[in-house]
Amino acid sequence: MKVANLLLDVLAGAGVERIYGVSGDSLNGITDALRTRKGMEWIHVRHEESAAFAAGAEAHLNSRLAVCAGSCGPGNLHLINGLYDCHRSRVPVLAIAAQIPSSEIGSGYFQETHPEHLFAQCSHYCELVSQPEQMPRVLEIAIQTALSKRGVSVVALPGDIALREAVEDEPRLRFPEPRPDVCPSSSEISSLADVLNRSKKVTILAGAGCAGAHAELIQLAGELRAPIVHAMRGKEFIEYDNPFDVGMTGLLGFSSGYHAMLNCDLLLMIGTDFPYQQFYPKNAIVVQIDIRGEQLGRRTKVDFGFIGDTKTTLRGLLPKIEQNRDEEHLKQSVEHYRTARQGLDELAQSTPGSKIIHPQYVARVIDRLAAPDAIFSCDVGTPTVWAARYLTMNGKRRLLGSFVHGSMANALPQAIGAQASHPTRQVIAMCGDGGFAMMMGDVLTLRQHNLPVKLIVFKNDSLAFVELEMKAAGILEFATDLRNPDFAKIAEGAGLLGLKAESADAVEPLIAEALKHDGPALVEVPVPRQELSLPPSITWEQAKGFSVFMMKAVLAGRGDELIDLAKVNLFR
Ligand SMILES: Cc1cc2nc3c(=O)[nH]c(=O)nc-3n(C[C@H](O)[C@H](O)[C@H](O)COP(=O)(O)OP(=O)(O)OC[C@H]3O[C@@H](n4cnc5c(N)ncnc54)[C@H](O)[C@@H]3O)c2cc1C
Ligand SMILES: Cc1ncc(C[n+]2csc(CCOP(=O)(O)OP(=O)(O)O)c2C)c(N)n1
Ligand SMILES: [Mg+2]
Repeated sequence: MKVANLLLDVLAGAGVERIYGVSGDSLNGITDALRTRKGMEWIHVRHEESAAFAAGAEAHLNSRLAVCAGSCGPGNLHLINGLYDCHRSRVPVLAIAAQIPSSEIGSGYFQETHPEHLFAQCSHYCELVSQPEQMPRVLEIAIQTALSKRGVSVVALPGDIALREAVEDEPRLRFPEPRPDVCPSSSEISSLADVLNRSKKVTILAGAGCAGAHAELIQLAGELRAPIVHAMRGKEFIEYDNPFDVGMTGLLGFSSGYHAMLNCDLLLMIGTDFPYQQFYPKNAIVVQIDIRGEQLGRRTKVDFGFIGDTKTTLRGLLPKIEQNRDEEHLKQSVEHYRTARQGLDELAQSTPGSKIIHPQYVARVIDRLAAPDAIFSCDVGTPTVWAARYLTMNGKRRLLGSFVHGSMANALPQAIGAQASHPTRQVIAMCGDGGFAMMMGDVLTLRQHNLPVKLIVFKNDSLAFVELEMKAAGILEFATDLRNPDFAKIAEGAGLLGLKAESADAVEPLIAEALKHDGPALVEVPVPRQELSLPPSITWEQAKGFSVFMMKAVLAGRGDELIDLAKVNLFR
């Protein structure tokens, strides 16, 4: 048995069913071993960055190890941005970084790089296998580390070592899914209950660490009469069937989420790493529960911090919680949410016969027509705003994004990973025109592997999110223009169904047609460039920024653009 075969045996033992990558000489041992193997597929993407994003999407959806691979030097270097995303999103991904022939390392050989250094910052574990005796142990440590610390592990493997005879002949570990119950001690639970029972105006800020604890979270909010604000990565786990939901906070959030956080006496953070300090209350008591001790106090001052898994901790806590009889804070927050939601819903309406297609309307149509268990991905840029505000989660639907690393062009490659690992689910990518074009080559992967992904391209001919940031900072937008191609025709040329909505009335039938189509499809939707997604609270700096922008725009003789801005946002 060769080292490459042993490597695949170990991966199979860890439940791996596919490897995303681009082949190359140094990977020949592995791809050749895969060629004849049953039960494991090679997903041939067109850029290794897509391979890493795709593996990250699979790992996020399944909470299991996913694998990507790149050939030596440039091949695996292309993985790096996607791996950063996986690592920062804490999803278990193994990257196989093929290396130049072992005898050449250190000579400045063709394509030589040092993956152990390159990937050190975006992995928990990153080691070179320099002799067959290290296998399978190094690979197993890598997998175990990715699973238990959650994040990326990298194994650098020279092509010649992969082709050598293995010394061991079978895997040593079985990799059961780690499911420890992590709970604060009973005295800590008692003091947590005491501090919560003493407060009458509690707001919960809940995040992705609440996955799998929906019932406990809702019960706790009911007892505490506490509105629940969610952070973006918690949306898919928290928003649905939730009478205490008051929306998201942050620049893309709802005013109700923002105010519920600011108006409380006690903020209870559960499983969240919501990063923006300025949105935390200044005077409230802050209590934080997180499975990772190092997360406590990272974003705001914390008065009481507890290390524990959400479900286990809340189960221990609930019997000690007394029913809060004071409803006022909850009632106000929920009412505020209702009006904020109504305001956002009004923005998502379209006038029959209108030439202007509002992106909010497009998002709403996607939401309405998508399957009850659809998997969505959204590009960084304004598609993240529309996804956050207009996609309805229900406990079965899933939402992927590059929420922590914030990389553009994530939606298409994440959709590839979602569809490859979930062939029977509907997968919809909400793409920016900038983001889509950035990784456009991988639209070819959809045909190559018959992945029926549906792409909706929000074509605003600009890097609109950056323009918004420039306006808020009081500078004139520059370097944000996009001279776009005909995306629908490009899609057709690549073997997809390519559609283009020319008016608001065409949006719904075309999206419906794409969703029904038995294969990959792209719908290009022209949307206005200046569609502001105003923050829930505009700070003085930002307000000043906007007016400075207007002054500069007038001085620069760009009044036409200001009128445009008004037309789109004020007089609709
Ligand atoms: C363009 C753009 C704009 C954005 N704007 C916003 C915005 O306005 N508002 C917003 O909310 N986000 C926004 N985001 C996303 C933001 O950057 C963060 O990624 C997000 O807020 C983090 O969500 P989270 O706290 O749910 O998840 P994470 O950052 O993943 O945090 C989860 C936490 O839960 C802990 N945890 C994991 N498992 C458990 C467990 N079992 N038990 C207990 N704890 C656990 C983890 O240790 C971690 O601390 C934006 C992103 C982009 C790209
Ligand atoms: C790889 C990368 N480059 C640049 C940025 C900075 N950036 C953030 S959003 C954005 C614009 C995205 O444009 P587009 O995909 O067209 O979406 P829009 O906001 O226009 O809807 C840019 C350039 C980034 N986040 N990632
Ligand atoms: Mg754009």
